[in-house]
Amino acid sequence: MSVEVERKFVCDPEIHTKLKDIGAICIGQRRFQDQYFDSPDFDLTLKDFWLRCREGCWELKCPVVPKTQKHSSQAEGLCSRYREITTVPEIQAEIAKAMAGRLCHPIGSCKDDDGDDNKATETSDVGSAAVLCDDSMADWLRERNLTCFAKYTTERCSFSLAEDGVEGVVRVDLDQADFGYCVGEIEVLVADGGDIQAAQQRIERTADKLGLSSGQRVEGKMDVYLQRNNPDHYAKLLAAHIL
Ligand code: V4E
Repeated sequence: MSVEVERKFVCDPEIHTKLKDIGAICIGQRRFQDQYFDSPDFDLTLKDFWLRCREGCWELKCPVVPKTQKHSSQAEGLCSRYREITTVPEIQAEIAKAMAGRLCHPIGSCKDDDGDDNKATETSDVGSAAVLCDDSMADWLRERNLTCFAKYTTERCSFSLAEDGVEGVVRVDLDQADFGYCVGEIEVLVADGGDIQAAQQRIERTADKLGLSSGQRVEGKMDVYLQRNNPDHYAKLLAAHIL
């Protein structure tokens, strides 16, 4: 398991030149579709858990520290840190823990511990779980009332940067989502037990080299997707200080 430390930034038209100037190497371009899953009451995302299927591969991002914890610097506040889980049994175990106490039924109603029924949201095109998953995962999702709440495709251009002479320590991705939003991210992967603060410093140094301002938090693809497609879900995540 690894921790992904990343900072998003606004892409300006000069970004390719700037990346070249600081020695970044283009390592490829790819296009992928993501489907994100949650319960009708947003049990996962309101805990900052992000379950997705990217081109058939499952991934769960879990918070490393609660959102309420204070950051020691402004630059640190701009970096997000998530544990990445990529094996299905581990994902299922982590979600079972996160949803403990929720008794979900596949028939469309989801009961609280106190037995109150909560109406499931209507399933639409995004509501289908079966498109990218194998049957056993589709059954597992259905049993927990987890449906797809966001589906979008990203065209990604990736760059690698050397730090202290070691290539590939820092990665920069330039993403263009199919709903018309572009965002960049500087990313460092930290192995289990590794130094997260050092990763944040590497990201800060890269941001400085690219001349990025250390101002406001930049919206990710999910922020913009939900604002446009599911404002109710977005408002709940904002109110809970998840986004
Ligand atoms: C963690 C999270 C989400 C899941 C994926 O987010 P992101 O890293 O933005 O997507 P992407 O496509 O770049 O994935 P990658 O290829 O890097 O794995 S969606 C919303 N969040 C929460 C979140 C947050 N609170 N703050 C920031 C800056 N980012 C994400």
